[in-house]
This record gives sequence, structure tokens and C-alpha cells, in this order.
Amino acid sequence: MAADEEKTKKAASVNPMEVTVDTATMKMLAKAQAEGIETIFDRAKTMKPCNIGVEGICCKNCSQGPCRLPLTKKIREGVEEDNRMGLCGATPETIAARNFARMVAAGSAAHSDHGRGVAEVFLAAARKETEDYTIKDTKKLLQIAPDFDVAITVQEGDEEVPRDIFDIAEEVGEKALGEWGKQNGEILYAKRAPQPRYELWKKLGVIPRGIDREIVEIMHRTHMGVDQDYENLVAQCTRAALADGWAGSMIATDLQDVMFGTPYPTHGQINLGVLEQDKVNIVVHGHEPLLSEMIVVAVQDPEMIEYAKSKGANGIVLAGMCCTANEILVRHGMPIAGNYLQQELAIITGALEAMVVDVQCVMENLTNVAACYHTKIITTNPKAKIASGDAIHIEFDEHHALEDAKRIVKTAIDNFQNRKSEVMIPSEKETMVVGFSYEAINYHLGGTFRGSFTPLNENIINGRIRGIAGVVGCNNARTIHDSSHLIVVKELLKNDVIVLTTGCNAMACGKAGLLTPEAAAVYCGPGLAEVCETVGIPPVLHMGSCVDNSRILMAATEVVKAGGLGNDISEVPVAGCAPEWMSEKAISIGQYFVASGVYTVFGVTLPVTGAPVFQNHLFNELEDIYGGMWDLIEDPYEMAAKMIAHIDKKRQALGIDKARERVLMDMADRQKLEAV
Ligand code: BF8
Ligand code: SF4
Repeated sequence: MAADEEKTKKAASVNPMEVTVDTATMKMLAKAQAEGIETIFDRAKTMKPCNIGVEGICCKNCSQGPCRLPLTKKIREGVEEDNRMGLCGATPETIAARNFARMVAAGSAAHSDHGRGVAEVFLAAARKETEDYTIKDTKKLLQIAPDFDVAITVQEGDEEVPRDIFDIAEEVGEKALGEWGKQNGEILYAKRAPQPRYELWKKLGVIPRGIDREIVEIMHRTHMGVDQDYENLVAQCTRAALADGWAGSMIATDLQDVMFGTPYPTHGQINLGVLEQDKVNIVVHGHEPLLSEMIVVAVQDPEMIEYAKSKGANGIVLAGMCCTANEILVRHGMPIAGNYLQQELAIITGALEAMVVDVQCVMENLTNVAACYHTKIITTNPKAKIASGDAIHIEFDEHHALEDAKRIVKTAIDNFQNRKSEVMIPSEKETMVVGFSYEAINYHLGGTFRGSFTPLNENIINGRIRGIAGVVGCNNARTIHDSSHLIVVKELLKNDVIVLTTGCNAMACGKAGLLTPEAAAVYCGPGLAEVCETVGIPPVLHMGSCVDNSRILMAATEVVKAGGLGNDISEVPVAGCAPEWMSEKAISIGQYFVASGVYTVFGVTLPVTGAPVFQNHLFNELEDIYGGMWDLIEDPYEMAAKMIAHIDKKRQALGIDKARERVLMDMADRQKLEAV
């Protein structure tokens, strides 16, 4: 009893209004507190992070440590010399760089291992070893085949005829899978980058040889007593990160598109209000669409719907959580229940029959919360089981994928009659238009006859659009849920910067109504509003999940190719940010954006601040090397301002800054003018 009371007391300690800007989340936190359920929001208040770890200067790479090297005020101010070192002599620079590199390795591994799984299933589909997956988007297959040096025609006598689609797919699958184990040479997609970028990487010797090799090499180099030169470590970070963005993630995106369809604009709904009281509710949570694609099919099976009715339910709702949600949203318009910090809250509605999880961003606490309700947590991936609580494991195998999916759906239906606590589903749900792959942007902006990025470039050159921002990344319990995401995006829109989004930022934008064409008139400066209204697009373009950040790389490349905005990504008026990042994947993404020439700002904290020389390398020196660099800015207004300043710097270098001045002024200026 005393323990229960303690739990309730702890749970009551956080004020829902102070930790999120999302009203559905506030309501569910209030319900959690009333029912004595502790969530991540509560623990973020009661459990403080370690100051030394936050700054990146704790080394535990051997058992002589952990060696902790706090940065004192005197050292920071230059009053005292910085002669901090670990037992072995490792400097703060070495320690922070090694820690940073290991985050890149983990992030790149997570995305790339996802890609490997996709490539394996793709190959099984190409070889017709599975009935459940097939080659859906042949156009995209033909488009990517040349990048793998795969012929799309064959010689028949004197004639060159189209090659069998499944033969092409099999060779593409084999070549793609080969990218992981390659020991020498270059990843094949490196050549997709603008020519000068490719040449720069080649000159610097940072083109990844093979995906696995670069990740393993980070683990070797960061072992005790190996690479003790932070610049050399950062070069290896680049190799592993490029192996993520331009290989592991990009292959995942492409092969998923070929198997499940390239996203084109579609409608969707988002927030906890998508769950329905009288229906069986299933949430798929995690990252790989292989299983969720099958569950999408399973829940539409008339037999399953009948079965749900036989149990007293009015049908089945399938909703997504985290990036799995983005995957099934952009391809099928399936609803999203919420982003990362809402995963526990979906269970707290009391209306969730099953949460089906695979890999990444799945909180272990889900099982503790589920124990207070009837919800079944179902793990599906042999790499990702949960020891806490009563998770059930239904392993997913691509050879009988649909059968597995039906078993999972049936388990959820069987659980419908077990609801015990009071059900409370918040009413919040927003509609949105999503699915802007770069192919879709091409088509939308280019008009009916021929797709092209030229109109986008023209509008950037004439100043209606000031520049492009990629706003991506997670939620983080150390900062107000969704708040920084929305402030940064709204500031950018107000200043005529078009926003490309993925991951949990995309969901924050969706919940706030920013992913609708109507949002343009409300939030954008006049130039951007005019373009969005003419073309009929939202000012924030949802491009998919976190592996789909590769789509942003390709969109930036298309902008370069369309001409008029420089010869390389680093010359385009573009900036990126992750205002509420938390995952190691974000660090890998940040590094591949920087190495691709993009100014990239992170919010919250960055574990480099305890090593000023290393930090300076990332924040300043990298600009001379790659044309892109890191930054850390906690305040979202300042973050947007610095991104805009960078965009303006690029406009000036291109000589198009004058055009902009003639065309318009920003909202703040107009308000000032009106005030006068
Ligand atoms: O890959 S944005 S919290 S869900 S890591 Fe995770 Fe971060 Fe969300 Fe998707 Ni991406
Ligand atoms: Fe300490 Fe060096 Fe061991 Fe790190 S590697 S824990 S700095 S002795």
C-alpha cells in the first residue's frame, strides 16, 4: 500500500499543462495521475540527468574508469589551463569524440539494419519465395536499377527488349544486400549526390566502403587505446553516417517504395482521438513497415472484421505510433495515434487491445503501464524482446507474414472483452495531407505534363520562397513535448521558408494542423502562402519516417540538378534541425546532413559541450571541410533565426538576396509597419 501511495504521489508531481502543448496529451496525463500511473513525464521530473554525461565527458570504455572530466568554470573561462585527462591520458576531446562516434555507430546501425531486413524480404519477394510481398512499384524499380548497375533491357536477336521485372528485382536485391558486406570500393548511391559533393567526399577519403564495415570500424577505433585524434574520429563518423543516409536508409526507403508503393499525397488523421471506443483498437509501434504492411491487410480481411463483431466490437481500428505510423500513413492513409512521448498514453485510454512493437523507440515502461490495463504488448522481432512485465512474443517471419499478422490481430480481438478500467479517449484528432516523396514533389510542383523541381527553384530565386528547411527528429522528455517543434516550424513559415519534415516532428506538425493546404494562409509569409495556395500543397511537406530523411537528401539533390541555386547542396539556401532530438539515430542523421553540406542545429543538449575544442571542430571547422556544420541552440526562436540567417547567407552568396528584398517583408516587419 505504501509503495502504491508513493507511486501515486510521484505520478501527481508533474503538471500536465507544463510538460506538453498537446491537449490530448494533457488530458491523458491527468487520467494517468488520477489512476496512479507513472509515465516518462513523471520520471523526467524526479530523475535528473548526469551533468557530466550531458556534456559528453564521461568515459567508460575500459574498467579503469569510468573517468569523468568535468569542465570547470575556470577552465571554461580560460583562467585555468585545460589539462584534464582520464587515467590513460585520454583528453576531453578524445572522450567526447569517442562517445559521439559510438552514437553515430548505433544510429547508423539501427537505420541500416532496418534496411538490411527490407533488402532480405525484397530479395525473397523478387525470387517469389513469399506470396505476401511482391513488386508493386515497377516504375520506381526501373528508376533505381541503373544506380545498382542493373540492366533493365535485354538483347533478343537484334532487338533490345524490356527485361523481366522479377529478374531486375532479383539482381537489384542482390546488389543492394551486397552493400552491407562490401569491404572495398564505394557504396553505389554515393554517385547520386551532386557531382561536386561526390568529388569532395572522394578527395577527403570519406566515401563509405560498405555499410557494416564503417560501423564496425567505429567500434574498433573507439576501443580503449585506439584512435585518439578527434578529427580522425570525426572523419570515420562521416563514413558511417554517409553509409546510413546514402546507403542503409536510402536503400530501405527505395526498396520499401518498390514493394509497398512510393508515397503520393493522401489524407490522414492524427492524435489519440483516432482510437474508437466501440471498436477493437490496435496500435503498431516501432519502425519497420514489413510487419505493419501485413497488419494493414489483415485488419481489412472480412473474416477478421466478422470475428471482431462476434466479440461485440463494431470493427477494427489500426493506428500507428512513431515511425511505423509514418510508414503506413504515407502509403495507405492509416491514422496515427501519436508521436514518441504519447506511446504510454495510448494504453492509458483503456481502449487499446494490443500494442504491436518491433524495433526502436519502444519504451520498456509500456509493459508496466499495460499491466494496469488489459492491453497486450506484443513483441514481434527476435532482436527486440521485453523482459519487464507480461509482453507476449509472436515472431514475425516474412515467409508466412500474413498468417503472423492475422494471429496478432486475432489476439487483439480476443482481448476486446477484457477491458476493465474506464475508457477515456480524448476527442483530439486532426486531418492532414501527407506523402510527399521527392517524386511527388517533383510531380506536384512541375505540373501535369512534366515533373520538375524548376518551379521550386524559380520561386526561391525570385524570393517568394526564402529557402528550404528540414525539420525532423524526436520528442524528448527533457523538454516540453512538441513545443520547440511547433515554434521552429511556425517561425520558419512566417519567414517564407518551406519545411520538409519526417519522424516525430511530422506528427507534431500534423497534430497542430500544419499539414493542410489551409495552413498556408494562416502561418506563412505572403510569398510562401502564395506558392502553396497556387500549387495546393501544405507549407510543411510530410516526407515519411526517419529512414526517409534520405528523401530530403534526394530532394536537395534535385534542387541542385534543377539549376540556378549553385552546384552543390552546400550552396542551396537550406538548413536542417532536430529541436527535440533524443535518439542515437538523430546523431547519425545530423552527421550525414552536415557531411552533405547542410547547416544542422540540434536542440535540448548535445554531448559535446564539455570538450570545447572538439565542439569547435563540429560547430565551426567542419564548415570549411563540408560546407555544413553542427550547432546547438536550446531556444527554438533563436534556432529558427539562425537557420534563416544561414539561408540568407546562402542567398547572398548566390546573388539572389536582392530579389527577395524587392518581393516581400516578413510578418514581423509588416506588424511593425502597421503599428506605426
Ligand atoms: O525514427 S523521430 S523518437 S520515432 S528516432 Fe524515434 Fe526519434 Fe521519433 Fe522514429 Ni526517429
Ligand atoms: Fe579512463 Fe582511458 Fe579507460 Fe576511458 S579508456 S575509462 S579515459 S582509462
